[in-house]
Amino acid sequence: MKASISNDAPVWDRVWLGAHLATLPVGDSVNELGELEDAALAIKDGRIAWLGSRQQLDGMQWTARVVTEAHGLWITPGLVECHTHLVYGGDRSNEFAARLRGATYEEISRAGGGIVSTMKATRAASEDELLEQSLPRARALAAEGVTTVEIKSGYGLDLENELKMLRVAQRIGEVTGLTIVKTFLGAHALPPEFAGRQEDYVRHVCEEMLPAVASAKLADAVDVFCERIAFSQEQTRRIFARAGELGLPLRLHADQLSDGNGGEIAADFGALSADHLEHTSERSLQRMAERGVVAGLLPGAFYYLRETKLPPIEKLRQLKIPMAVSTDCNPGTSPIASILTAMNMACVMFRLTAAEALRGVTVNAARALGLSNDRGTLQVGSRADLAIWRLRHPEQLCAEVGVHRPVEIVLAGRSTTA
Ligand code: DI6
Ligand code: FE
Repeated sequence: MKASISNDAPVWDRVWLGAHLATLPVGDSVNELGELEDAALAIKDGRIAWLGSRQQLDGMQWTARVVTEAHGLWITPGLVECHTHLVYGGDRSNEFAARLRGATYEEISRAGGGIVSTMKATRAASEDELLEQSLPRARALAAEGVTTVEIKSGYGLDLENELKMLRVAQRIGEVTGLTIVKTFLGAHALPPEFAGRQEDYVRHVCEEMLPAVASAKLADAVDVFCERIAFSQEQTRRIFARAGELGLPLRLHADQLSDGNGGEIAADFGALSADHLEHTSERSLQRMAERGVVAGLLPGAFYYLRETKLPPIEKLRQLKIPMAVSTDCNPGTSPIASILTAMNMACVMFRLTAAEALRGVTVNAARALGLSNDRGTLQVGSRADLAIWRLRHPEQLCAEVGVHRPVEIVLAGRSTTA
């Protein structure tokens, strides 16, 4: 019977007609945006229900509660920011001034500034104050089309304050509707009360903090700052082993200021990503390639520290290691809450192609968060997190700084005003 055809026709919540899509397909074709011009995209129940050419859709029967003529707007996946420390108290503009006078990050950090000074301001803030101070940074990212944000702890450095930071991260998600991925970074720096007792602190992280954070279900992953001025390779391995026992995925601050075999450690433990990588050895990169560890590139920290050693981009390409791009938004080495700026920096300073930078903040960033197939790509079944832009081509997002904002942002199918 004819009527049964229309009964089977899909009923969508919303459909866009005449849009251009950058689908950012999953896979290792590094220069692929997955462009689909004059296309249509439909969503239902917070997920992508259909996408294809407009012509194809014209031959189908369907209905939708809302039909939007897109007139050539571009739809990309909502952007994924996979490495931030955006929950913190205070600011470090004074250190910025000291660095302009010639002090190095390591000198400032050894003299009691750096992470420990942010720790003091973070501990002093109440949960509500910390939320109030951190929200503008999350909102700045959201205004640029970011729909998923990773946020690390690591400025509390005791159980109570690390939990406070993670609760603030969670509340940012509740207040903004963004998806927040929470990472426990208790091993970020040595808190002053453990001065001269680094081993005791590592034991405390493993035996007290990690189990408590895991049982409070406040962390989706665990990170360690593996560096001369932070935690040793051996300590990093111990913390990773404990986190693994607790079933928590891993990521690592690896080889930022010196080669500490960070890439290799991340690979040995099957970490989701190893981030920074300026000083990573070829052997570490080989291991990362074997284990499928994502390389997290953080050009904001490179820029802010006036780093001169570039991460090994050509080698990452050769080894087909997926590259993610992120702001590293933090008060000391990258006070930058603009993912579009980070994309431009990745292109200009690291010489990524625009397509690599775009994949770096979508499909590859989602993979770095363990969210492949659900975020960072336009495909049927993925969550309907969308950024909609008035552009001639998405490459403009990398090429032109401070110009573009999405005209509409969709979070799990719900439209928000950009
Ligand atoms: N690497 C960094 O660049 C930041 N943390 C880290 O592990 C620095 C954080 C800060 O200086 O506050
Ligand atoms: Fe970082």
